[in-house]
Amino acid sequence: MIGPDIAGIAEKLGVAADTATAIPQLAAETGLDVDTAYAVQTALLERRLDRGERLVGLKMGLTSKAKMAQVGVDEVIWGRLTDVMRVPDGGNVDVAAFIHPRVEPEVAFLLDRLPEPGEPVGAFTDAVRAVAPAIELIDSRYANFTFSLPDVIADNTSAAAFVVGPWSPVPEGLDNLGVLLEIDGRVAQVGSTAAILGDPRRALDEGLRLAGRHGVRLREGWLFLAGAATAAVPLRPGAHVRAVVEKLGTATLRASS
Ligand code: OOG
Ligand code: MG
Repeated sequence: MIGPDIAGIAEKLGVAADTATAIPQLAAETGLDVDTAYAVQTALLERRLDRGERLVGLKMGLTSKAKMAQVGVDEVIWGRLTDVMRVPDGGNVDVAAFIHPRVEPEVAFLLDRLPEPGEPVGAFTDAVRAVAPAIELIDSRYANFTFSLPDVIADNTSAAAFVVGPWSPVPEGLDNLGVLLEIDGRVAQVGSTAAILGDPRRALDEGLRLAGRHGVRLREGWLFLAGAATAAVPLRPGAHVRAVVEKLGTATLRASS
């Protein structure tokens, strides 16, 4: 049997992102499963690297119940972050560059020394140099922001842009910090870092395990987004977005109108 056309599917998803044009879901029709969907994601990454982008880290997705419920997929997933997706803290994005952008509050890790494949993570503070509040801008390339598990994996887990706030040393406890998402000074979502797999430190274990299954090793100096603590909120033109994480501070993003 001939398998799915990995390169052709990656090209469709890449063009959808480049032109901010939604496409129909394609996993069912093309027979993508989780493994072939990660192969599409890798081909999409290579398409970005071929045009000069740099891989700067990984992101986790669907590490909280709020997120799983919002999109109707209940498996933890991971995707790739490149330098071009990074927006400076306080910077602007043009909403017209996206299909139906949403923002969500995240916690970012700056990775330090990581275990060899198969070894336990050991002390979190050996593996993570610093932590920061972050905002992820997600933009599913599928119509109506609706997808199956292999669809969203193939689409690089809806990754589109991200902002990392100021770095702090890893605090004593990371497992129960209040999280707010504010839009134009109003609280849009409230949560806690406990929503991220019970403790966002677990997101790193999952990242190592799940990416390792596909032969991807996390690297010193990479960024790592642990996954949103709350549901995501549509990003409207002109909006001023703040993610506030207790003890860590604030990351800010503006949407130009
Ligand atoms: C999938 C990506 C999920 C998160 O933080 O949970 C994600 C999506 O919701 O479109 O980035
Ligand atoms: Mg996210």
